[in-house]
Amino acid sequence: MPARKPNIVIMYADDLGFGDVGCYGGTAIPTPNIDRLAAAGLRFTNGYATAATCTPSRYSLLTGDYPWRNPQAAILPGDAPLIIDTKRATLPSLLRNAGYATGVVGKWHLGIGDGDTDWNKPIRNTPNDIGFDYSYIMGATNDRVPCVYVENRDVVGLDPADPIEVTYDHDKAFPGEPTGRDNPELLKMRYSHGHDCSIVNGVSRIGYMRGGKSALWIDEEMGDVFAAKAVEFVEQHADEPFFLYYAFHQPHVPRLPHPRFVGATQLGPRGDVIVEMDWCVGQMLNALDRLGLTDDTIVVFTSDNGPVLDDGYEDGAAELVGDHTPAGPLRGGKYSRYDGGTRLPFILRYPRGARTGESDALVSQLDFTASFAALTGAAMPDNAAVDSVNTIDALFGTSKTGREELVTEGTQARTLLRSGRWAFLPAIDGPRYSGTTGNETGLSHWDQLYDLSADVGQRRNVASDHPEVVATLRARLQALQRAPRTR
Ligand code: NG6
Ligand code: CA
Repeated sequence: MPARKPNIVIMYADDLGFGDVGCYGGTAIPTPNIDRLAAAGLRFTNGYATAATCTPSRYSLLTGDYPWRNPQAAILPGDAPLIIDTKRATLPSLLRNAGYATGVVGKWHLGIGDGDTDWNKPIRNTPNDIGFDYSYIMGATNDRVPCVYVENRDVVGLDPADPIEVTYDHDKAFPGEPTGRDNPELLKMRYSHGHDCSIVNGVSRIGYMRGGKSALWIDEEMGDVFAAKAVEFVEQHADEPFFLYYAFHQPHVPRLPHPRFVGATQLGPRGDVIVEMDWCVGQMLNALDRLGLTDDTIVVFTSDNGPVLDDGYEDGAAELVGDHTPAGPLRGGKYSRYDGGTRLPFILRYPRGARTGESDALVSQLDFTASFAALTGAAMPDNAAVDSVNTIDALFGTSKTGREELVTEGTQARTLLRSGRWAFLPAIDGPRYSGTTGNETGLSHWDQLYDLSADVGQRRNVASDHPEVVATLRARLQALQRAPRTR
C-alpha cells in the first residue's frame, strides 16, 4: 500500500455503448484520450452498471445498493427530490470520513431539493448533503428543465429580479411561453418523441420553465464548462487526497457539440459529442499529468447505461450510423435487459497499484463503494452499501476473480441475473422493441437463458436445454430480491 492515499477520479459517460470507443473496437469515432487511458490501464470486458438507465445506475454507483431496493431509483423528472437517504453512508461520505476532499461535477439525476423546490433560494438536498464537499451540477438531464447549473446550493448566474419557475404538470404550463409543440419554428433541433415542452437555447425539453434567463445554460458550452470545473477541483486539491465524480452529459440527447467538434465524425451529432467527451477526458488526464498526480490517482472511466440512437430528437443518429455498432457485439442498448444495456466500457488506470492489459473478471460499478472504502481504510457502517462487494483485487487486476453474480435491470426495474457464464432473464411479457427508440427491450413471454461464454450476442435462448439452471437462477434471483440485507 503506497504511503499516500490514492486520489480517485471516476469519469462517467451518459449513454455511451460498449462498442462506441476505439479501445473497444469502434473505428468510426476517434477517441484517442479514452484509448490512451486504456493503454496505460486495465480494460474490462465484463464491466457492468446495475441498470440500463441513468438514475438507477448512478444510485448504485454512489450508494452501493441495488436500485430495486429503492422504488424511486427510476428515471427522475427535473423537479424530483433527492432520492439518496442523507442519513446513510455513501461512496463520497465514506471517502470524506477517510480524509478525502470530495467533489462532483456534471450530470446528477438523483433528485435535488425537497420536491417543492424554490430554485431562487439556497437549495436543500443537493450532493452536498450526501457527502460531497463541492458540487457543480445539472440537476437532472440535459433534456429536462430547469436548464441551469447548480453550484453547491445555488443556481449559477441567477438574477433575483428574474426568478425561475418550474413545473412538470402539463396543466400548469406557463401561458404564453413558447413550447416545442406550439412553436416548432423556434427550434434549431426538432424533437421526434417527448421533448415538446419549454424551449431553451432553441431546443424543446421535458418539463416547463419560465424566467432565470441569465442562468440558462448553452448546450454547446456545457462540455467546456464542466471540464473547466472538474480540472479546477483537481488543481485546488492537488495537495490532499481527493475524490472527484466527473459525470459527463455526452452523448445523451440533445446532442449539441461545441462548434469546434461539429463534423468531427461522419456520424452526425452523436459521434461528434463523443469526440467532444473524449476531449474532456483528455483535459482531465492532462491536468493530472501537469500536476504530477498521474501515478497516484485511480482513474475510472465507464458509462451509466448502453447506447441509443433516436432518444427523442431528430439529430440523424439512426440515419448516419452506417456500419458503426454502438453496443459492439452485444444485444440491445439503453433501456434493454440485454447486455447492451448494462455492459459498458469500463477502464481503470492506477500506475502505482493496478495491472495493465485486459480483464474479463465480472466487475460492477456497484462495488466501487465497498472496494474504495476498503482500499482507503474508510469505516463502513452496518447499514451502508449493502450490495457492494470489495472486489479491489479484480479492479486492480491482481485477481482474475470478480463477482460471481450480479443483478442488473432494464428500464422500470425489470431485473435479471448474471451468474457465472449465464444471463437469466425471467419471463416478463411486453413488446420486444420500444415503440419510440426502437431498442430491443429484452421482454418476452418466455424465460430466456444465454450462455455468454459461447454467445456474447445473446442470440440463442437455451432456457429449454437447461431447465435445472433456469430453476436455480430463478430461485437465486428471487432470494436475492426478497432478503432484506445488511452488511
Ligand atoms: C426518457 C426520455 C429520454 C431520456 C431518458 C432518460 C422521453 C420520450 N424520453 O424518458 O429522452 O431523457 O428518459 O435518460 O421523454 S437517462 O440516461 O437519463 O436515463
Ligand atoms: Ca444515461
